[in-house]
Amino acid sequence: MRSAEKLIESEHRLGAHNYKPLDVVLNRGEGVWLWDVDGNRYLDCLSAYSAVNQGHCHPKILDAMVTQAKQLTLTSRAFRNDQLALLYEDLAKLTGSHKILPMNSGAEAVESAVKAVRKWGYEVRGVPEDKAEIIVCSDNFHGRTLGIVGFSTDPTARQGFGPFAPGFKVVPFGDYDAFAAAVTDNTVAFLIEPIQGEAGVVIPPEDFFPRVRALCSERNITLILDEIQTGLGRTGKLLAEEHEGIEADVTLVGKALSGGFYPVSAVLSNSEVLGVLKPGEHGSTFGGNPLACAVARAALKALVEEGMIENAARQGDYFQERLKAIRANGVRNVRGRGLMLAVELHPEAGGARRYCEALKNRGLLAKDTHDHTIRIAPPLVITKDQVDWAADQFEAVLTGLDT
Ligand code: IF1
Repeated sequence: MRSAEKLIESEHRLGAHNYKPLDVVLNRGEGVWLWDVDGNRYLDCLSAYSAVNQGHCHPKILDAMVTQAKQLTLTSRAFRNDQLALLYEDLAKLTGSHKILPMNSGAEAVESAVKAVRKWGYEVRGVPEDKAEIIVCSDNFHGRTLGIVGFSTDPTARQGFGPFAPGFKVVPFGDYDAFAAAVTDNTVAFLIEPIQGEAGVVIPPEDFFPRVRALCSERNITLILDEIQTGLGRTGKLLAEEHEGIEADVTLVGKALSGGFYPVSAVLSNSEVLGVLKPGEHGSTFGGNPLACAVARAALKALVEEGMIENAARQGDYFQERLKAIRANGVRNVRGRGLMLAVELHPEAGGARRYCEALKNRGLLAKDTHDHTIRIAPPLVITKDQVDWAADQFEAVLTGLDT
């Protein structure tokens, strides 16, 4: 077996340097645990950015994948396959959506929704050709495609990649008045994350979403919630919109829709938006393939039948309580919903990356974001004992025992 050093050297030499990962080379996962090539065990507090909510290598999802892989993997949408209707039925039953579009990556789901809602704006709302406007939020994260980074406000994500597509207006996240002021007769949609992930787990004011929902209904604006990260149990509910007491017109899911086995995403629509797409106007070679559908069905089943959503709510509350009880000068704020948690440090604490390195040395993998925030998002199968152990490691590191 090649040593970690040799693998890292080769990666560095041959790979594009678009990431700066922690130097831990993983080769095995099970539930909340990951192992590196030297046999060290880590508790995963990132879950591949919430793609492995069901835990690593979930046995039932694995079974579904292997069984389907032996049967049929890809037909393209030129022909029908016997798994797609079943995934539609499961998603419709679970989320109440009436129209579904299967894609692969999260970014593709976002792009698909943008395309569909623009067309809906022209055909149903009567917006003049090429004048459709979509309102988005500052510090958004919706993916890496050109269309999406064009309306990012993060210079690292967008600078040097222009020119970008017009048609997007940016308002501050959580600011209802700014949103209302940005609405025009040409506004076709508001695209927003229920909780901003990349921005550092930012929760909007309590009355924000109900007021947004009301104005969207009044002005016939499609409310598109990007639940690619917040959805499928992460925040202790199936969808984070449930915390707000609202329903989106279009919901985007991805990541955990496959339990981390395979990229599967979907646009879920309960309005006429997806209805405007006619044959040939949109598609994907892999979207809706039988392997993806079988994996997604098993991933949804595991999430619901094994009580992972309830566990996320319970363990998330407890984890947050434990983190809030840590008395350390460097900690500025602890926040989150369910198992989507963040510890924000004071700038003087010297940066979150340093703490993530220290946590790694104690057997816990977490990811820094925006210099001063440690993001915590373990698989939803985490137990109370494991939360206690993880919280002990955070306490040790944050109180400076070994930093
Ligand atoms: C990377 C962050 C997480 C997402 C939301 C769409 C997508 C994502 C709300 C696109 C993806 C990822 C991608 C990953 C980093 C990551 C991330 F730090 F950037 F913000 F999760 F927290 N909507 N999020 O969070 O989905 O096309 O990647 O399948 O390395 O870019 P994708």
